[in-house]
Amino acid sequence: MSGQQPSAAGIDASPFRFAIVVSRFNAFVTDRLRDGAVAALMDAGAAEANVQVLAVPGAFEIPQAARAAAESGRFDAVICLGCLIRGETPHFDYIASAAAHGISDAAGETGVPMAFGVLTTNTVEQATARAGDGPDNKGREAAAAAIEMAALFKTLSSTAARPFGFRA
Ligand code: INI
Repeated sequence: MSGQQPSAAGIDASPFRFAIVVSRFNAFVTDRLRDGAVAALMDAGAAEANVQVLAVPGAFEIPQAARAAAESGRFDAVICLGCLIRGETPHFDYIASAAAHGISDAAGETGVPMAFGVLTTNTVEQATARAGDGPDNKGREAAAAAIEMAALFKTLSSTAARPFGFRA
């Protein structure tokens, strides 16, 4: 289709700078999400010096750190990684909602793309299944989304002076 963007698989990530905001809570999962994200960025050609990992205590803190990273002007996209495993209390729902809305709001208000790689699962098994080696790792998927969005925003900024018409 004319004008369609290439998928993240074909995009060179070398021009872009990425922040990875990752929570330490459930680190046995989030460490693997972080590793998947870093691997995806490296596979796409990102320079190690252009990838900064920022650790936060839990998923609740992700939006504030992601917003600060975006506002620093130092990143083309922010990759948000965390893991919530449903327990017996409503805590899970409050934190999951705060993280999702907070990240979404921060992306919209800063104009810096943010990828959502925060797992919300019922069990430990479901969480580890989404953080394994290989293409189903949700950190890897979030990094691919961030690359694609960084490239899209670069295209938009370079065509911003031409509001009318279609471009390939
Ligand atoms: N943080 C998580 O990232 N995952 C969880 O499953 C979780 N649970 O279950 O409580 C969690 N809580 C901590 C929270 O994100 C904050 O760090 C804490 O409330 C301090 O603000």
